[in-house]
Amino acid sequence: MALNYISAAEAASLIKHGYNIGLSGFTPAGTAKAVTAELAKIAEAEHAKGNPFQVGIFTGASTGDSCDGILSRVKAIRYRAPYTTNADFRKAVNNGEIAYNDIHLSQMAQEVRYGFMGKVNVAVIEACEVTPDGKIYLTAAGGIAPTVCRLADQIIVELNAAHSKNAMGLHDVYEPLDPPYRREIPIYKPSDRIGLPYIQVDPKKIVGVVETNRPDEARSFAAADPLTDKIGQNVADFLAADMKRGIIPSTFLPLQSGVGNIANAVLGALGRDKTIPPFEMYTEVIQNSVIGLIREGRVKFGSTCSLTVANDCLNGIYEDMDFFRDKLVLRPSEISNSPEIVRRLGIISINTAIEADLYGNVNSTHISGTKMMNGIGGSGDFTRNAYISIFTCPSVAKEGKISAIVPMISHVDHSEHDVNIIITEQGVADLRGKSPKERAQAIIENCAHPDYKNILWDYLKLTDGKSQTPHALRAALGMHAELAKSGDMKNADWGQYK
Ligand code: 0RQ
Repeated sequence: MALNYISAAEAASLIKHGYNIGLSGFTPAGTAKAVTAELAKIAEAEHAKGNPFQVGIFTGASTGDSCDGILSRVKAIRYRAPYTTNADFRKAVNNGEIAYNDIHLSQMAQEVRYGFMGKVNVAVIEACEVTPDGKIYLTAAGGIAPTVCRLADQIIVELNAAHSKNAMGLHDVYEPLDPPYRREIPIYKPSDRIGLPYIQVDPKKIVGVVETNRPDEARSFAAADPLTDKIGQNVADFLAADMKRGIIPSTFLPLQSGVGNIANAVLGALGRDKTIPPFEMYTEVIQNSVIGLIREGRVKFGSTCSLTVANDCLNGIYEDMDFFRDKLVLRPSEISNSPEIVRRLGIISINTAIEADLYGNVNSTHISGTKMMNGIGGSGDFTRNAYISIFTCPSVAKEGKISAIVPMISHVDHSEHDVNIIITEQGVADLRGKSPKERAQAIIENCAHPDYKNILWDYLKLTDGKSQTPHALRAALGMHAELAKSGDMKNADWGQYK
């Protein structure tokens, strides 16, 4: 069957008001870009005529501006899941304009399959190659593409020349069966391949192929700074010490690390620390620093859902595919983030907190308890199942007016039962094997900023100091209340609660 080449505008016109669209990609890597940009024009025109036009968006993780940015600015998104990083999308969510469902990334594909979010009408999939017999070769990410391709009535392929055809073979496409037929996912080491290098679809479902040439919209990294470098060094020193003590085997264990500047700096520091042997990654995103470490032989293998790297770095990988082919694999998010595999392989997880409390509960998603930041991403998938779960963050935000260590977090993503280690630029709180009261001592002593230590010690004096988890409930969110009142948590006055 011959492929039907159409324009992005023609493809977008196949998407109707009320549809749910399933997108390829995971972070801006591998996300369809041309059709969503044209869809925004249709939405704008319909809105100008007084007609409703909104869609639901199902995807792997965040997307780029061509999707979440453009579509939220023209108010064309009714519903969306999961993680996102776009500032305009965030504004719209916190303005009550979008129903945003922030679920664990490993669960996205299966929840779509289980029917929790409604039907997938159209899948829009970025590819580096598509064949007339229905083989779709993905680009820089796995995401939920296999699932939305199978479930959608229609598939639009964005054949993007900005991704080299050398990407063919990077992917290991595997979709588990649903209960009661599901079996174990047979991955026993990060480099195991269990599926196909392409998604096989019924070619009749491919209603159009849109030829594009658009680079990924990955965010650039801030230059390393002393703060992120110090956090990175603290992580590296902690892991090296745990290995010396025999808690981590001398062969080391595979690492997962989240996105952002801190994650990039952590990996950089781990790479430099030669007391840590060359290691493997079993992770959801691979950023620039890891590609450098693979080239240097410090990272032996990277299993990931996406290559969330700057475009020059991505092109470098494509050009050097002979070198990278046996050192990288890209997987769908329900495999890269599978709790079963994380537990089996003994992954060391490293994710980012917005705030942590005295007992080890972590908020990764909400500012002051109510405003969505980005979402939980894969942090919960890994944290809950890790061999050692680590959270990093700077000890203060907003020029020191906000402490990341607070008596009680304003929103819970990761509970005290799952969080092993908290690391700031101040130091490391090892919560393993500790009771809540012992954890509070370790966290204040090692992680809180000096400006906030006494404030936190004084908070504890308001409690009975004896209960399993001592709190003074009226004061527990007092630092947040003070931030709302005066703009500076340092002004917290515990006197009013005595
Ligand atoms: O604000 O943007 O105005 O400067 O939050 O913080 O320190 O630049 O760090 O970019 O790594 O983001 C947790 C959001 C951190 C991110 C989060 C403000 C701060 C700044 C950003 P500005 P930084 P990052 C990976 C796995 C999800 C969990 C995870 C994230 C902005 O890492 O989304 O790791 N994580 N998932 O000033 C008010 C506080 C604050 C605060 C920071 N306590 N109160 N503002 N900020 N702490 C994702 C995937 O799975 C794909």
